[in-house]
Amino acid sequence: FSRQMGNCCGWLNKCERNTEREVTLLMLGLTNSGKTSILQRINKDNAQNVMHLGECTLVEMLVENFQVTILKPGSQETATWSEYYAMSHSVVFVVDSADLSRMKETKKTLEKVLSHPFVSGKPVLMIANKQDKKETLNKAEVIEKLRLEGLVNKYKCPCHIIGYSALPGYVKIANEMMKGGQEWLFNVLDLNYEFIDHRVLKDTAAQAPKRELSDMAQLLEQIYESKELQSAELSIVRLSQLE
Ligand SMILES: Nc1nc2c(ncn2[C@@H]2O[C@H](COP(=O)(O)OP(=O)(O)OP(=O)(O)O)[C@@H](O)[C@H]2O)c(=O)[nH]1
Ligand SMILES: [Mg+2]
Repeated sequence: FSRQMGNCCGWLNKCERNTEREVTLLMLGLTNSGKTSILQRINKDNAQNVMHLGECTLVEMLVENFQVTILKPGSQETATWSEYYAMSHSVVFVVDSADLSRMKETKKTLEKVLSHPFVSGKPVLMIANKQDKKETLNKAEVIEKLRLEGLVNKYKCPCHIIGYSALPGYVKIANEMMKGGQEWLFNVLDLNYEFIDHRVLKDTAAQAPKRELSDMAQLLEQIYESKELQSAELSIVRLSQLE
């Protein structure tokens, strides 16, 4: 009986825990890397809500036992990226693997992100996009070009890289690749949830007194605080209307 009881409690604990697991993923990458295309693809079947807050796009979806919010700042908003670091559990960084001329810039940008105290130590999923292109770098070459191993070690970010293509002709293989990335990411988030969620709370609190955040970041914080996404005055649009 006691063993059964134990099982039952374990199950109850699990249920309780499951409902608490909310994560915010911050989607970043240089302009033209493919962020919007990827977001459209990965959420076609999964998105519960897609919201536009000014330039920002928020996609809500359920992945395994996680209530996920993918947050994508507008393309002209790189200066404001850091305002979203504290509230994010993880960064998804998109690279245009075919744009050799911007690899240096990509590396510089990535280092700026990873070195930020609100990002260091959090898991990072790299998407080596545009694998369909002729002159594209493969995953290993992207790792090499970005000196990725050194970067993620330096800033203690668990990291995984997947190849990807957002082109319509590559749906099946791209979905397979994304599945691998998703499995890695949510496994890391699952195993380290208490730690990472604590970081989010701590970092958000640390940045709170500095009320120099943009209106957008303040609005997002308010939304998260109120936990009432639906009732906020937001323009909820269907996925087909995603920019
Ligand atoms: N060949 C190829 N083209 C892609 C792929 N992903 C995106 N593109 C194209 O690359 C261009 C930029 O894609 P977007 O998804 O708009 O890129 P983005 O990162 O959202 O760009 P910004 O919003 O300007 O920052 C578009 O012309 C896409 O059609 C891909 O996997 N393969
Ligand atoms: Mg875009």
